[in-house]
Amino acid sequence: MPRPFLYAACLVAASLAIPSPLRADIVETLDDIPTWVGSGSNRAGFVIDWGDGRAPVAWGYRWDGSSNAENLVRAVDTADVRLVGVLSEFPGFGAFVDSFGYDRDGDGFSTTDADDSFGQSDFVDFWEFFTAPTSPYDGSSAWTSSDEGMSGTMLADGNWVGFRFDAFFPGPVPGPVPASVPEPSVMLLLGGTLLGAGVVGRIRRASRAK
Ligand SMILES: [Ca+2]
Repeated sequence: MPRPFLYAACLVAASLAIPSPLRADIVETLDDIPTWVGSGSNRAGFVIDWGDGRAPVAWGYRWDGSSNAENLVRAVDTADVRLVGVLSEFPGFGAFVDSFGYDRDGDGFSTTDADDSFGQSDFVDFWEFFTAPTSPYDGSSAWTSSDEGMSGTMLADGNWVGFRFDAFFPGPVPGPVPASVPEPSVMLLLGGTLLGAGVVGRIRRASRAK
């Protein structure tokens, strides 16, 4: 191969080998989740989307034997000091979410800290519960609004569960999640969760087409 063509071929090969920075920054599978709670051979993904224009947050949950989504939520809430969940029991239904707060700036959670996220169920806004049999972020399944509630949702290996805070039912599904602490550019990109999902989908299809 003539040297200029060889050089061009090497450049193309190198550019294909470099993973897209955006793709690497977005959680697509359980393996992309940085924060894990519990132990065991089964794994589930958990996403909370406050619907406040800030990036949703994901956790992984491990267990053995049988477990349900309420156990997952309580385990993550107990293990991660940044997450402050308040759950109530509704007779005949089980646990539901009064509020989720999240300390985004590392100085402790407060409902009056403008840097933190907080959603309190009331007569207008509420926490809608979603489930997915496999990752809703890798094209293999999709979020479905659940009638069961978290106490009645038994977990199977590979399941995902999520909450999204807003005033609509059925409302928007939990949006895409940064795989690590979000950089400002990622936060900007995720400003609209639907826009973010579209971008991720297009990039994934483009990358698979290669
Ligand atoms: Ca804070």
